Amino acid sequence: MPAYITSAMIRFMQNGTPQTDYDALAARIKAWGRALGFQAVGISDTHLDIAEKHLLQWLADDQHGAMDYMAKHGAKRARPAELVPGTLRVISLRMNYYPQHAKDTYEVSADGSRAFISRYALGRDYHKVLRHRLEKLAQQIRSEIACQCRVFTDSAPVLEVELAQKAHLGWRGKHTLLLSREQGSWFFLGEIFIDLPLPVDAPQENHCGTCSACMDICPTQAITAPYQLDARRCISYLTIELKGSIPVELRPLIGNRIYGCDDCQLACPWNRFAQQTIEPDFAVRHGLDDVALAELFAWDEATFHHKLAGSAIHRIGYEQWLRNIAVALGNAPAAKQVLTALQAGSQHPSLLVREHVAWALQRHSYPRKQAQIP
Ligand code: B12
Ligand code: SF4
Ligand code: SF4
Repeated sequence: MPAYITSAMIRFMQNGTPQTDYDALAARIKAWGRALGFQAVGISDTHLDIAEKHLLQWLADDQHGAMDYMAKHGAKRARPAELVPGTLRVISLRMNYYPQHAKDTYEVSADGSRAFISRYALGRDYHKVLRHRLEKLAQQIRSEIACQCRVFTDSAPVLEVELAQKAHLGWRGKHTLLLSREQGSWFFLGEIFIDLPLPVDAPQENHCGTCSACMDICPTQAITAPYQLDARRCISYLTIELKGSIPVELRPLIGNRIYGCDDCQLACPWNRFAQQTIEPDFAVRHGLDDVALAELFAWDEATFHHKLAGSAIHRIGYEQWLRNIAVALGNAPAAKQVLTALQAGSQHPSLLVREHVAWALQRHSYPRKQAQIP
């Protein structure tokens, strides 16, 4: 006897047989999802057996680095019905984020004195945007039929790419992200776990073929084999997830990327078909698409909190923000404003910041004593 009774069971007990036309309901859910701003909606079952093996191997190899939360929930991450008892289906949704009117990505990447921030983080924190929309959709479903549904996006222990792939939202690229022929990969994923036996969609065919552009371009060779990523080497991990000191040997490879990295997506030929977002929330804020490293490094803590409140970047905190900019300044051409900014930072109260500033000054051939290596 299970410890839970799902709403599907209650309906069955009340009516003897389920009366609902689930095909029609699935079609309505997809239409509601699109009306709420999602570009695609699909449905899958909850079986992730092969993915679970890969996930456990990835964890056993320590490829998650310091992301302890990845190991915390064990196999639950790959077992939706254990995470939320009663779950029969997962509704996956994707939403485009590439902002309109952002400064040309290649120009910013190529100018070492300017900051490169991943396209997904130039506007409002997507967790808030997606969660709000998913909740709206869940409410709409509940108002139509008695059911239990729970929404997730990114932060929860869910294998989102794998579920979205099963739900026909795209295929997993060799860089490990999901992509589609119509929209490339510049989108976020979210899910609704539901206890209704909705009809499932068929997975899409993989269209990577012999291409390996994402693997070839990766500055740190973090994509160790097709579909496998060693997070410890990924610049996204180093600048966002890693809290302490960035490994010295990887710092020069980070270039001017101060928050996340988009190189594997920029190299992908399918992103030629990507469409920009129409969400005002993802529009660029505070000129973050085109700003000098030295200018950002000069922000005091109050400015950091003021300008980045509501942005995903805010989550890393001021100290880590300065750490990242210090590394980028170390990789920047040795202009006067770069050196002046670094010299000002060499007195910073945080040991973490001072250590990265000292490394940066050394890169610009500052004598060890003057660079004040801690
Ligand atoms: C942890 C995490 C990271 C980590 C690790 C990424 C990774 N690939 O594992 C770091 C910090 C590096 C990261 C970076 C980024 N992330 Co991230 N991340 C996540 C998170 C929270 C979990 C991913 C996960 O479970 N990883 C564990 C690994 C084992 O799982 P997996 O990637 O699914 O691995 C599968 C395959 O590799 C395969 N596999 C493994 N071994 C083998 C071996 C063989 C032989 C084969 C065939 C397959 C195979 O099976 C595995 C299990 O399914 C998800 C959200 C979520 N809850 O799912 C977002 C998520 C994947 N990230 C996202 C984004 C946008 C990014 C960045 C682009 C951000 C940026 N611009 O900096 C980068 C991209 C880097 C990259 N190339 O992946 C989006 C991706 C959207 C999309 N289009 O797919 C997600 C879905 C968040 C969201 N809700 O939108 N991320
Ligand atoms: S995000 Fe950057 S560092 Fe990470 S895998 Fe892609 S190209 Fe490599
Ligand atoms: S760059 Fe090539 S290999 Fe990588 S995801 Fe895109 S199509 Fe696939």
